[in-house]
Amino acid sequence: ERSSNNFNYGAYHSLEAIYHEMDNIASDFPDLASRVKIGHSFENRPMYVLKFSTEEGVPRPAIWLNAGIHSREWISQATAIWTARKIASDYQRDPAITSILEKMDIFLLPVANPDGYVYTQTQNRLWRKTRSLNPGSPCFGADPNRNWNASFAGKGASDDPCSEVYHGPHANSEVEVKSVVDFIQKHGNFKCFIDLHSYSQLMMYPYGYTAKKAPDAEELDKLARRAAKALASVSGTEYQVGPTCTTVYPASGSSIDWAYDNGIKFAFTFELRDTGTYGFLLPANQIIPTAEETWLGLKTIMEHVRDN
Ligand code: ING
Ligand code: ZN
Repeated sequence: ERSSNNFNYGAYHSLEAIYHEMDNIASDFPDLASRVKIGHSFENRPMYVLKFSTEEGVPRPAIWLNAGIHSREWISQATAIWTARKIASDYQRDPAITSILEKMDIFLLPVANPDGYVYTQTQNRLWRKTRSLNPGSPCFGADPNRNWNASFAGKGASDDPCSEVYHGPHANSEVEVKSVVDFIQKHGNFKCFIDLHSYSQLMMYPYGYTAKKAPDAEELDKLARRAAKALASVSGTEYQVGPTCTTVYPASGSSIDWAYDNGIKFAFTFELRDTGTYGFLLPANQIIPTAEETWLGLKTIMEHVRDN
């Protein structure tokens, strides 16, 4: 029934292969999934999202699943493309995802930093940032998770272009960030934003830019704890839960703080496997186990969003 599916979900892939698989998912499930170009990177690579929608016409409230904003965190992009195939193949089989998709659309961006991803595969496996030029500096790129318009250039970001957490010259200076911001604002009805990173096994919610409690902290904490419990039920992987600022470190200009401050209440960052044994270099044989458990965490959150 489905077109030839050679994609090995238990391996890491090139950008081209991921983009091709997104296309295959769209052709395998034409009534559910489509590949949409939302912009391009600094080096002019396309930025593609998979849109999952069971109804043409009036846009529904929506969920944004973001991955690969930091290029070296390969388990993030790999989990995202697995999740895309899972959403498509479980629709009308799993009542949970079916009911979510009968009320909401899901947009999934598996490679939010395509230039960085290519660079990690060809030049420097541990590259984190974008690959934009910094005039007057020998160093490239800005941290795309310090570049959002949420207490931009505040705590936990650097104004040194050579820093791993360089915030960039101004908010949204990175075209990869701007493309997502423009898309979400134009759509206007996102209820949930989840950003997948690695590593450390954490589930976090706003804020990163301040240690002050977010107005919805209690609800977000309760929900994240339920999601972490569901995740752990698969193979015992334990996640810590809390607000970014006090759970890892202060960090301004992050995607989920921007989402939250712009009315997207259900804003979470997952830091996927592991806790440091392999770190960013998570072996490929952990991709499917990681994606399987993460899926239960994601579903727990999306079901709550559906009902609230
Ligand atoms: N960690 C995140 C980072 O961008 C984070 C932590 C999460 C900061 C959410 C701000 C908001 O530094 C990794 N591993 O990138
Ligand atoms: Zn990251």
